[in-house]
Amino acid sequence: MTDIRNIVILTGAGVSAESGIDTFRDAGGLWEQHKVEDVATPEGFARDPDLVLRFYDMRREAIQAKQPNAAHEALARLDREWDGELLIVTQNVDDLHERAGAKRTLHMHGTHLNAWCTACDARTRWTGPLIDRPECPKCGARSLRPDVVWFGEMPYEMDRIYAALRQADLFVSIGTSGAVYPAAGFVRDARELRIRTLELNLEPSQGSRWFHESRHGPATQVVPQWVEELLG
Ligand code: BJW
Repeated sequence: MTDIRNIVILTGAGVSAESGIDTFRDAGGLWEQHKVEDVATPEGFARDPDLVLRFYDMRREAIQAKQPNAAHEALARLDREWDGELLIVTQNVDDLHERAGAKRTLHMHGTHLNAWCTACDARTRWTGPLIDRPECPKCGARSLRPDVVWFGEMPYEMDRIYAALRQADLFVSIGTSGAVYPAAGFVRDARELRIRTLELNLEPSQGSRWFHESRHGPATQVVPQWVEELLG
């Protein structure tokens, strides 16, 4: 891979699984315990805001007790040591990439640790619960919601992601099922741009056939191995 200079990495729930954060679609995952249309759509929130706020309050509290694993650490090392362009686009709403030390990250599905005020549009770092309808620190309205992207909403910073893809020589997808668009379509976008593509996942994902190369195994093994190879 000596001709690789610019890299876009897409991460999903599988990268945080070994830190003890539930994935969505695996056995025992979040969507087995909750109906996706109830907790991850604007319509579900309008129908039963208490249910949705409790669901996110519980997860916001839980992630703060979790620690980055060897996969997050390896990607943070790559971020530190890679001279070319690098963008870690994560679908994850946890902050484990950043806590491992990665700087060049983008949270396309938002973050648990922000509250978004639907009255004034301000985003505020938020570590506590939202169930009691606290006031927005900017405008005082009691209109805060989790700053995460639900089905039917537009993921964040799509222009920046596509700009990075257009400059990339390598697209790597880590720990994601390839079930949710537009992220699931990045591999095909990359192929159209003639970018080399690599998948690192526990098992073949829904999009495996689109990748030039797939390596299967736990993220804490396959990601450090790949980073070591790349940095050599
Ligand atoms: C391991 C591991 C280990 C486990 N090591 N690996 C019909 C066709 C096409 C699209 C649509 C359609 N109908 C509707 C749509 C669009 C819709 C969509 O994709 N729906 C699908 C269900 C088909 N998408 C949207 O609505 C998005 N918005 C949108 O499209 O706007 C329009 C637009 C158009 C064009 C350009 C731009 C925009 C919004 C999607 C929002 C998703 N939100 C969620 C919730 C976030 C908040 C929260 O956390 O609660 O995001 S849903 C959930 O899924 C979450 C995740 O980020 C996302 C992806 O999940 P992920 O990360 O892949 O997790 P899993 O569990 O699915 O997979 C884990 C993987 O890890 C597995 O493969 C395991 O094997 C692996 N693994 N352990 C390595 N140790």
